[in-house]
This record gives sequence, C-alpha cells and structure tokens, in this order.
Amino acid sequence: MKDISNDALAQELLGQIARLKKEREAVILAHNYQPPEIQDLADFTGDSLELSRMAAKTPAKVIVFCGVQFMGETAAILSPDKTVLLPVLEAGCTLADYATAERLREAKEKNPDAVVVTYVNSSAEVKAESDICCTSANAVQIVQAIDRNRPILFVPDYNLGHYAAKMAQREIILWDGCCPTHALLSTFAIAEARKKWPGAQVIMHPECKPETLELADFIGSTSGMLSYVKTQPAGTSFIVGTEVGLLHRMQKENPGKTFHVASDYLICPMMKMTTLKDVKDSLEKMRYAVKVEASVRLRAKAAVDAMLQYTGTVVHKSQKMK
Ligand code: CIZ
Repeated sequence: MKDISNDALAQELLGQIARLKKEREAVILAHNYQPPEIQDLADFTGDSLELSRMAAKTPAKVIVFCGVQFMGETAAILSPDKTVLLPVLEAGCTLADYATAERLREAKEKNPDAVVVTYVNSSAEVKAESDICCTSANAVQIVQAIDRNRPILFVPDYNLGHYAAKMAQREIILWDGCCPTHALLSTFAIAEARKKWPGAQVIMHPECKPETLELADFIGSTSGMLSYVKTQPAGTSFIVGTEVGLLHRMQKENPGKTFHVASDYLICPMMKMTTLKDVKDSLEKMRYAVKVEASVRLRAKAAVDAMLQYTGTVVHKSQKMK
C-alpha cells in the first residue's frame, strides 16, 4: 500500500480538503472499494446504501460521495435537501448500465405479474421502474419475503439473483447483467489461491459467478464480510473474493489477521478513478452535482423504502452455497 505520510503534495491536498470541508459544511463518504487514501480521509466508509443513509442523518449541507454514479444518485434520492457531489463525473458502473428504464419497461410488459426486485447497483430511473430494491446484504431476505404466487424479475445482476434464488429456493427471472470485476473471479483462481495460502478461509461477494461461489466458505456483501471476519479468531487468514479496496479496511480493523486478494484482477477501474485532487476540486468548485429529477426520485425512493420496510436495517446474514 502506498504511504502518503511523507508525500508533500498529498499532505497539502489533505489540508485543503479539511479546510474546504469545513467551509462547505460537507460530509465525505467513501465506498469500501475506493483507494486507501480516499477511504482514510472520509468521514464514513461503507457500502452504498449504508453510506447514503448515514449521510441523510447528518446535518451536513453537502455530501461528497467518493464512489460511482449510482451511489451519488442513491444519496440524492435519500437527501433531496442536500447537494450531492461526485468527484469524478465519468465514474460509472458497468453492472448498473446493463439495465435501462426502457429495457426494464419492455421486460415488465412481457412479465406483467412479476414483482421487480432491483439491486441498489442500478440507476435512479431503473429503481423508479421497480417494486422493491435490495442490497447484496439482504437480497435473499427480500426474495423470501415476496408472495410465492408471484413471479420475480431480478435486475440487473444475474449472479446475485441466481444466488438469492438458490438460497431462497425460488424460481427467479434473471437479468443478463453482471459486474465484470467480480465475474472475472474463476474457480481456477480460487484453487490456485487455496494452494498458495493453505488453511485460509475463502470469503466471497455474491456478485461472483455461481460456480465460483460454490467454492466459498462464506458469502456476504462488503459489510457482511467486514462483520464476519471480526467474528473469526486472531491469526485467521482469508482469501477475499471481492474488489481489492475492501482489504484496506479489513486489514485496518483486524490487525491480527491476514487478508489475501483472491485474484490480481479484482480491481474496479471506475472505483479507482477518485484522487485526492478530485476530492479537493469537487469541494472547491462544487462539482459534479448529482441531480435526480423529482418524479424519478419519488418513485425510486418508494422502491428503497419498500426494502427498508421489510428489512428495517440492512442485515449482514449470508451463508455458504452448500
Ligand atoms: O452496494 C454496494 O455498496 C456494493 C457495490 C457492494 C456491497 O456489497 O457493499
């Protein structure tokens, strides 16, 4: 990991960020997959929904969301009276892009009785077309709660939908999207990692492919994995099957345990776009403001609220596939 404590430019930028944050009455959020130096400067680090919910409760006037577009939108949906800034305009999400509102409307026409369950990794417009949202932490619980007589259309992540269907023992109509970073994690990579670090527990995100998930000792969202590793004894080592950014927080919070990324390919280029200068510029120039049109916002919020009614707070409960 890069040490920035002796980097004069980085220290200057950190000073400017601290000053501007105060002036703007801002809160800085960093997703668990952001670069280490961005996670370290943030007021809160976490998954997309928990960050948006935390920010909504703070008195801050400005939310700087170090993450990708759909995360900024989620914050704007939950905090309409605050200005939400995304430091990097181009930071998108390939998984979210698999579903558009238009394609979803077409799918709904073909499946008129279906309950549309949409993963929070989706645009505000897609959420607005949905009946209920879910996160990777509560997808199984949400699917289980839906009337068994109604078909379910799960959007946009095939792998998470497949996992939820298997765990909840339900048939689900699956979308054809995936996270290209998680989808790269192969069974071969896991076999190699187990050879390299014998005795390590394999923990994985449910956005990984079904055959890869079969090899996991524990499956969970980023927050679920963070909670799980804390419960394991000192000295345990883990092979972590998710975006490499999560290992920074894992290592920080669990100094007596060892974490190995399951594959060198587990890097999301979009998540790695944010730099200290981007955060400074974002606060200085008040850019890039995330706008969600009011009618879209209200319908998207209804889908998020429907999820929160079922689950209250997001649960971090997940198991192995077997
Ligand atoms: O929704 C999120 O924050 C993502 C991308 C994954 C997770 O499991 O936290």
